[in-house]
Amino acid sequence: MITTDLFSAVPDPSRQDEPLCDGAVVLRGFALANEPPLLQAIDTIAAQAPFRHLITPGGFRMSVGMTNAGPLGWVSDRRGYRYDPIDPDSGMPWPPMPEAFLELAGAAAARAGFARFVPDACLINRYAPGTRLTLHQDRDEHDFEQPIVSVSLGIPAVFLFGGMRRTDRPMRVPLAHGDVVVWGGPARLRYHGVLPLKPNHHSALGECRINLTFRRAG
Ligand code: MD6
Ligand code: FE
Repeated sequence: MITTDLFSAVPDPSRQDEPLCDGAVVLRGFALANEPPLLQAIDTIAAQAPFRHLITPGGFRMSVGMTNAGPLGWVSDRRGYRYDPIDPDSGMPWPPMPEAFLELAGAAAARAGFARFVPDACLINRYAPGTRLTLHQDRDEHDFEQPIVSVSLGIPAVFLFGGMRRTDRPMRVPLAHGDVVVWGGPARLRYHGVLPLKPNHHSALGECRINLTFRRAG
């Protein structure tokens, strides 16, 4: 007898995975099965380590609000970008990485072909309408053999997925609530960003988009 369990976290083999290039894939709706624990965990983290607008090394205030969970957190200030075990605002360690985060990141990476991914950093980005993220590379981590897992929640965004040079014309990839992008191997150092968010409303998150990026930083 064949039964279907709509609430099972086991990936559906018929699901639509969209390769972007060698090493990068969009897993549509992959995070939906774990939505309540994910949203609950984000609230808990933000209560301990509130979203803040970091200052770039060049002195600009980032429009994306950021916080972190896990042993290492990504921070930026006048001295540069780095991973730090301490939240500079509180002087305390970042909130622990929730079990639901570890499970989601490991399962998404495995589905994309990266076995045994155990992130030690989760950067949480919060976007209001109008907020954007300019093209950049993720290169503050030690081991570029490790992939990145990126989870989109809340209102939709257009992800810019470029090449190995900043001037390579990027693809435009629409991302919706629950979509997961996994990124590694030959794609690990591609330029990417997020277009300015259009005003919109999401039933669970209101007028905002939240992105979780999982890395093995240390
Ligand atoms: C975002 N994401 O989607 C920003 N970086 O809000 C990133 O900067 C990112 O999605 C590396 C890999 C995947 C990403
Ligand atoms: Fe990035």
